[in-house]
Amino acid sequence: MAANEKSLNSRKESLILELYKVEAVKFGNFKLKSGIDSPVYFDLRVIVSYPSLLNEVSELTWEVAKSADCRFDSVCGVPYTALPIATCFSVHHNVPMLIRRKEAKDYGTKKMVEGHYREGESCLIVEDVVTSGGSVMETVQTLQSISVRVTDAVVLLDREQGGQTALKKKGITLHSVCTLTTVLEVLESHGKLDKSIVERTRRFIEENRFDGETPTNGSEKIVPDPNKKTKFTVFSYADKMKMCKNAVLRGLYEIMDKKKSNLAISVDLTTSEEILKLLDAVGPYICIAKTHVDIVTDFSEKFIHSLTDLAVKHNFLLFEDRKFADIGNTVKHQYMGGIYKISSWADIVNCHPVPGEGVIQGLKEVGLPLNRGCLLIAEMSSSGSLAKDDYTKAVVSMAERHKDFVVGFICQSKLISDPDLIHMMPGVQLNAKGDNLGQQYTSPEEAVKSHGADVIIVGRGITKATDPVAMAIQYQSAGYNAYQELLQ
Ligand code: 5BU
Repeated sequence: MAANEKSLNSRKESLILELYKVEAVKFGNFKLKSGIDSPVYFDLRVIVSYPSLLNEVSELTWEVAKSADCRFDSVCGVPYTALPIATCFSVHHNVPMLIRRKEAKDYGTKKMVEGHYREGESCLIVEDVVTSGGSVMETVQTLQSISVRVTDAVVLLDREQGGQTALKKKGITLHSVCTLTTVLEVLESHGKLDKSIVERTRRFIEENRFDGETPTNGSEKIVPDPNKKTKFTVFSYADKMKMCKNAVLRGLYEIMDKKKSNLAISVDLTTSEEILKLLDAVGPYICIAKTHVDIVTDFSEKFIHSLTDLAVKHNFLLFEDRKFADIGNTVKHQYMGGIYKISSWADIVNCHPVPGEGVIQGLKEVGLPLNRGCLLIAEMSSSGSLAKDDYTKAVVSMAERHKDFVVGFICQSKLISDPDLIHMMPGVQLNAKGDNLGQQYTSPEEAVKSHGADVIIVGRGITKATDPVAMAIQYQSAGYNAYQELLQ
């Protein structure tokens, strides 16, 4: 081992012991943001209280970036914990810094990056701890949106839960000062941890990898295994919100997390008054109101104003279940024009991809500038549906090619593990197996746990109930609890 490598290793060792001493690394039982129970917790925020420790963290991190030969014009810390580390880089090594704002809601309308930059310059991302790579990716995307290039990120600690692989797939090389395994080795060899904690933590790393969410084969079909709770990795809505790039989906996950609801009501009533009255009553319990505006007998602009007011009042999205299915040019007009002017109010629409990609392209021309999203109908709940097998596979590939506008699927099974493609499932009811026109029902619990639904779509189960509000609450908790159980 070369002398400078030896001294680097002994500096890392001292740093780990110091971090343990100031409780920036703790062992026990911790609930992570994702809802996962972790035996280890890192809180690097405390290092600002120990200037020499902060300095050593930043110097070691800087040296790792330099020895990996990273080339960059500026540095940017992932807010907030890594900001002081990036500041030390900047001040001590005379490299300009950029600051990424965190106010996601102002995205696109307000400045997201502070500091002077040139288009095409390259920036090194600095982070304290990487788990899934989601936070690093958020900062990367913000920088990319202003034409700043990012190829490398440097982190103090890699929790080895798949972040490095996930970032690699997005073209970002992650360099780390140390891994969770190194932390365990150092603390164990200094008698700070007993064997059982070390073993438990090692098992935790193995069992909680995030790689499943970003498979190497982008169109991999992940089939639920009825003997296991699930075969696909499940993330909390808050984590999905951080991981996904699409603004419509981010907004939806935020609502789902805040309202503890994965319930979309299909409000298939035929008069404005009935629809508005029901939505005002069930609004607090839903994340989406799905409409069929062409069945409303007294449709008017006033109805749409009231509908959008309710969506704001109760914080839910509007999904017009229009099922566009024509050539691009026709669907474009159907989407923006006619009586309904769907694109002016519906956050989400859907289409049958049967005509080919033109249908998506046509809708996208209208919807993308308005920040709308579209779901592809990959499978249907009705008996004898032709949307299956190779057709469904082709729909998944189409979705992957249009992720700027396509936000997921209407489907009956988990089709792909990708935070940017949501799965919404109609044909959900608690008390019936089907209707006499081919509809087939699954329970909310089964929909979520066995069919991989992120959102359950319930129509008559609520609209025809004697007490629709009580029923909405029941569906909300059945769907939400099923999802929470998957997280455990
Ligand atoms: P229900 O009352 O829960 O059966 O209503 C289901 C709603 O979902 C209804 O508006 C249908 O048009 C819609 N739907 C569906 O049931 N199955 C599908 O595969 C698709 C849409 Br796509």
